[in-house]
Amino acid sequence: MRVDVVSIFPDYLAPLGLSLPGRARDRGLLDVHVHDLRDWTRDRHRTVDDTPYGGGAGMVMKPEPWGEALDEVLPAGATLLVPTPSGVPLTQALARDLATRDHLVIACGRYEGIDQRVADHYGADHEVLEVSIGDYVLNGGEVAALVLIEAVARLLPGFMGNAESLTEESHEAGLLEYPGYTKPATWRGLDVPSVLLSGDHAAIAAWRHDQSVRRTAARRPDLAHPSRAVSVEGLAAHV
Ligand code: 6GU
Repeated sequence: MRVDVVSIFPDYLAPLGLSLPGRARDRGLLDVHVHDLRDWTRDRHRTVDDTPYGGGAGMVMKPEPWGEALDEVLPAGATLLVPTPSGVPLTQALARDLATRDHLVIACGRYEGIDQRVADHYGADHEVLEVSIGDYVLNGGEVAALVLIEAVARLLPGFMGNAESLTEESHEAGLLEYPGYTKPATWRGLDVPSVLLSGDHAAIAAWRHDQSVRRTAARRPDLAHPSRAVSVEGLAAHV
């Protein structure tokens, strides 16, 4: 998979050379390129934003630099991702879907976002997804781009050694993962649940499933209603 990231703060993307995405790159699974949006400005001040039509607070990113950049960086067949708190939620299902793509281009906006015509224009002949990583507000899309890339990179075919470690973890079964324990069997007066020491694999599996269900009900009751989630197929209609 190739990933191109366009940002006015390319230094924010430096962690892409480290750890998990770096491992995917070392294995030849991931090829990441970071670009500075200002390289596609034409004025002396390298302007990327302006005041919003209709008034209001903050600045909106101008469409022209994005058009110049994406005409060059977004080829036919590539998927354009635009991180924004008003996007569709990033879920494990969406990460899995994105992991099947050959080429992702991530357009990181700052301020109050990118002029909507950029997504609308490229949406005519590309798949364009405006994606949110959660219900809180960040200053820009760069950290969200790191999250997206890490969530996708670890799902690339050939990345993980142990396929089970993927399918058993949180969100892969619509449930949160059960708690984990390792040696020693007693630590500061706290014992590992005895079933895990029993050697009874069916009882262990049943206990773990029960823990997952309880955790999910307590921490994420919304996950008990997956029918409310936006389907990947339905996303195109939102652009
Ligand atoms: Cl993708 N971008 C920004 N700026 N804030 C966010 C977000 C994205 N997801 C949640 N908050």
